[in-house]
Amino acid sequence: MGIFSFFKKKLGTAEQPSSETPGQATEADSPAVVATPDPEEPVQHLDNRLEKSRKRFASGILDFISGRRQVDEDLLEELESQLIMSDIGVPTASRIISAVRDTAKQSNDNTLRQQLREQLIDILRPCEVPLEIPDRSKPYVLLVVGVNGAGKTTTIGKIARQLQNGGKSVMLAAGDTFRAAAVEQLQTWGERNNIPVIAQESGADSASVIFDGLQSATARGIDVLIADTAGRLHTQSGLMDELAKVSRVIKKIDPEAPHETLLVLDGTTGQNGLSQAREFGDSVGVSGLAITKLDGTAKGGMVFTLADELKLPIRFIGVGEGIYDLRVFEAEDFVDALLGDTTPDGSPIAA
Ligand SMILES: Nc1nc2c(ncn2[C@@H]2O[C@H](COP(=O)(O)OP(=O)(O)O)[C@@H](O)[C@H]2O)c(=O)[nH]1
Ligand SMILES: [Mg+2]
Repeated sequence: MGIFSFFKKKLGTAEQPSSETPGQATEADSPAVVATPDPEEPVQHLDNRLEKSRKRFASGILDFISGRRQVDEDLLEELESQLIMSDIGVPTASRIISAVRDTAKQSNDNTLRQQLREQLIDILRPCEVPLEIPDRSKPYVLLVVGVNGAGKTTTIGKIARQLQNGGKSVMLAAGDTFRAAAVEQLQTWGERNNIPVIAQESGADSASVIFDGLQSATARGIDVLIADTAGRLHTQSGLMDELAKVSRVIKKIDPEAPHETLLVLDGTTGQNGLSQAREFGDSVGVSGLAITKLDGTAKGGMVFTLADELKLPIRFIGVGEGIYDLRVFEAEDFVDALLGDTTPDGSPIAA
């Protein structure tokens, strides 16, 4: 939770530029700023947010293990099916079971549960790589991609607000020019939060809007430019071409931009997210994931598949529609929220 409490102060927004001398190391320049909720905002415990997935895990997996004194091959096979039914894909479930098989046979239900917990954490741990905004890239360009409805614009709003709380100035570029409503959604959001939004009329060239955004952000000394993009054009290849063009065009200003291409995936789509991730990865390159809507789904198990198959950093998880319902992804927290940190009879699990 260190990152969450890292910055307590609300510093200048883009509309009220701070007077700090550029290049001087200040608290606000720390590269560790990732996402800082408002300190006054009550943060709901993650297990409440992941309740649906937790119920699936608890009733499917934990109830099933509970009370088994003998761990044998039949039980492991059945456990594998339970994992698959919790939206953990077949290859990932098989890997988990192979990993616990050798030691599991000497165990009882409680140790099996602990081994399972460790395996689940091991799968996620390599993906626990938070987004860091280094001082040197000004502005740091965060390009947000994903299919329509995945939660791009909402996630952008949440990230922007949390970065602002962490002392970073933020600008948004309304690169989803395909739908008029998308531009308005971003503009309204920006006005409410005092964050400048660069937009053109709908139907404009997305690459040109984002190019403008980058020029403007550079001129104004903004720390982070977040670019929204369309999720659907007339054809899928049209979309991928457009995103490739966005990348090409902004590289004319900064060859290192975009510094992050964040793919937003709808967590309620289960295994389908994997094919989306592969398609975006192949076409535009993806450097991090945000998995949204995990509050409304029992399919939280998909996070393990994504982690295991893609090995990409999971930067954030979306656990609600509110501005603070975006969490930095933490492997252990996530697993414990799904498993619950007590045994079915309510006693704490031995470490
Ligand atoms: N429950 C829930 N809803 C979300 C979350 N993230 C986004 N949404 C909702 O998903 C819908 C589509 O989001 P939007 O940001 O417009 O998607 P976009 O088309 O990818 O830009 C909106 O109704 C959002 O409020 C989340 O983490 N939890
Ligand atoms: Mg949108």
